[in-house]
Amino acid sequence: MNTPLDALWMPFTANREFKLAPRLLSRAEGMHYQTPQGRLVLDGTAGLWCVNAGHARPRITEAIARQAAEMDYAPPFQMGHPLAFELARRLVELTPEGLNRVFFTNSGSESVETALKIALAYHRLRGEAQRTRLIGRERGYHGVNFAGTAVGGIGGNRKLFGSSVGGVDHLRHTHDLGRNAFSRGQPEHGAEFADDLERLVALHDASTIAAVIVEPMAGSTGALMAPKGYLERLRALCDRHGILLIFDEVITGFGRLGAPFAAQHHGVKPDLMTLAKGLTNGCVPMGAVVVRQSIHDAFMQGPASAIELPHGYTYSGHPLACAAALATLDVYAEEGLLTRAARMHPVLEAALHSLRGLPHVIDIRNTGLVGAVEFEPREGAAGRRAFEVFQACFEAGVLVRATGDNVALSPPLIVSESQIGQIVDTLRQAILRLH
Ligand code: PXG
Repeated sequence: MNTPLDALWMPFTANREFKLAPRLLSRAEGMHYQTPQGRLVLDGTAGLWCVNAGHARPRITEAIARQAAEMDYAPPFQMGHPLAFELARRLVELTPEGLNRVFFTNSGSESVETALKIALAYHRLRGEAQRTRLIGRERGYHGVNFAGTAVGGIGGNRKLFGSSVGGVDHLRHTHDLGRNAFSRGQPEHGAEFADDLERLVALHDASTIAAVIVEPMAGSTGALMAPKGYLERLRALCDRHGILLIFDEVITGFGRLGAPFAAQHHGVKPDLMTLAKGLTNGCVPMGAVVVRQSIHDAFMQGPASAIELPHGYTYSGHPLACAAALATLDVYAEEGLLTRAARMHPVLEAALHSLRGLPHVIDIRNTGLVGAVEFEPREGAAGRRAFEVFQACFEAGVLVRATGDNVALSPPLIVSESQIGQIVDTLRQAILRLH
């Protein structure tokens, strides 16, 4: 028999379990969601790491409505509209110096595909067409399109689909509970995990490697901070071997760690960065790839009538997305949100680490406005403890995110001290009920 929920095949969801006991959200404002029954749910995850300025900000929603009435759509190929150029200009005021050319997409996944294609084409244009290998990292997440799936390092996301993108390898991940459990901010140990790139260089030869893509902080697999010195070392090794370094800042971009981008937070500059999520405060789908000018300039050769990069989307730089992003950047600037996570870091840190010692808790970690609690897997039921905590928190009016045996927190950057207290108290009660 069909139920009213059957027609929708939900993404990354246990469809059958969900449809037996649906969790629905139907309104949102500021720090809160509302269920269809009118129950308030405090948003501890900024939607899905994207609603950095909080929900339904009038400045943003009004900008979208105005733009929809003024011009709904304009073709982005061989045509343009003013807002896309303005947004690119505004964005490069925020990005690290030298990363000042912007290509628009509609999601993080598309940003990843775009960045990887630019990396391959760049080497080819410079006479190094043999550089085709792409290096990701275990426990990395780079979206769900083909190349992003391939460089991703979550087995469960890959095995159903075979390996249709060849020439991919992975660095080992940096999560080292033996040495780094209960770290505050960046873990002390593990800079040497970056040397794993030397192993891959020895195996494949540097001349075959186009790019390394990593998240400066691995978000999806449970908020794994880069160990101190790790990103610096990876940068140096990429330089030594002529390999492009891509930071996937889909989650870390737009203030999550306490600076506009993780590149600035860590003082390490990638060659390309992928963005999405917080770019429009989650209101309209949009992503972007920001590249070093010299990479862009390598394409600007030959006759000016030639299309330099045969790549793009019908909705690249969509007017509604541009309007949303420009208004979002205004809100971020006016409220100092892109650096607020640095000020809130100690508040979240103190609150979250107060959960240390609770049953089943084997790690707590935090940086900026990101935190995670990791549970000992229940025998024969890995991931269930985190899922049960997520469910209990939702019932108690707080949205957190379960991933593997971790619960991750990433509240909107407007979160107050008392709301952090509410999130952590709710977590505590949920953890105390675990078996
Ligand atoms: N790169 C990174 C680093 C991401 O976190 C993507 C790419 C893909 O973005 P799109 O917009 O195509 O979904 C992401 C997405 C989680 C979670 O539970 C995180 C994401 C998506 C779904 C769940 O942490 N990030």
